[in-house]
Amino acid sequence: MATAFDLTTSSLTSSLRGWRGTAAFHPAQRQPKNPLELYDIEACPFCRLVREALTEFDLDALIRPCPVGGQRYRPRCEELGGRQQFPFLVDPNTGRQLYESADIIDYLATTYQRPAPGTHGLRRRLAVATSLAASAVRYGHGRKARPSRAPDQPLELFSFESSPNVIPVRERLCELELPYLLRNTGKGRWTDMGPPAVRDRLLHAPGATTRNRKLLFERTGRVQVPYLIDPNTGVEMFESTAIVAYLDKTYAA
Ligand SMILES: N[C@@H](CCC(=O)N[C@@H](CS)C(=O)NCC(=O)O)C(=O)O
Repeated sequence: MATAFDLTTSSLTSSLRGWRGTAAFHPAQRQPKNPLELYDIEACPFCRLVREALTEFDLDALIRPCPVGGQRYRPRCEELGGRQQFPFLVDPNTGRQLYESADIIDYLATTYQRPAPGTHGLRRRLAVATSLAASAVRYGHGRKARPSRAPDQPLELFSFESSPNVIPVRERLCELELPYLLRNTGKGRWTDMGPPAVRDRLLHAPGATTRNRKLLFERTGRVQVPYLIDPNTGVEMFESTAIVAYLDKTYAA
């Protein structure tokens, strides 16, 4: 579990966003053959809106973290798109490359067949304002690069955007510029809601509804996030604080 401070501030962050990025009740009708690639800053309010959509659309993405001062993926983003601005989406399935969070969300909705959440007008302005406030609450986390060693292969993280236990893990992955396959594990029905220990006891619901929830349940016998897989070391683990400690020990320089 994350520390009390992290849990409180991360819960406040997600509350400010109305817990968007939790449910995948209406997933995309199509799945990309090859993973989408997102050049992303965890603390960026615009990147958050895209990651929320990825959870709600039930789409995975290879995250290429681009924290302030980072050297690993920022130059590549500029090479491809012409400037260092985040979020930046690359879809290897269609060859499309896009800046602008609203355009990215609209593109994902159209291409992978799912109605877009409000990306215009008052709803958009409200989304940006609350996402800015959410980032302010976790200010100093998931924004600036820390020296690190690059892994040979991307890590994998089972996650959903609003999870207070996952936020500190994604922040550290970003700070250390560690690429990872974001396996979105959004909730597929109301009985998936609530912390696993309570939910599974009261509702007898292991929550193996959406693609990655099934995958996680088959692999571990539980549906709990964060769950990290590091193919470079063979390590697989639950628990936010332990994962952050593992990332520091293994990759921080
Ligand atoms: N209107 C853009 C705004 C994107 C934006 O301002 N991103 C900031 C990060 S929050 C950025 O790229 N900053 C450049 C940098 O960090 O070097 C969108 O919605 O995607």
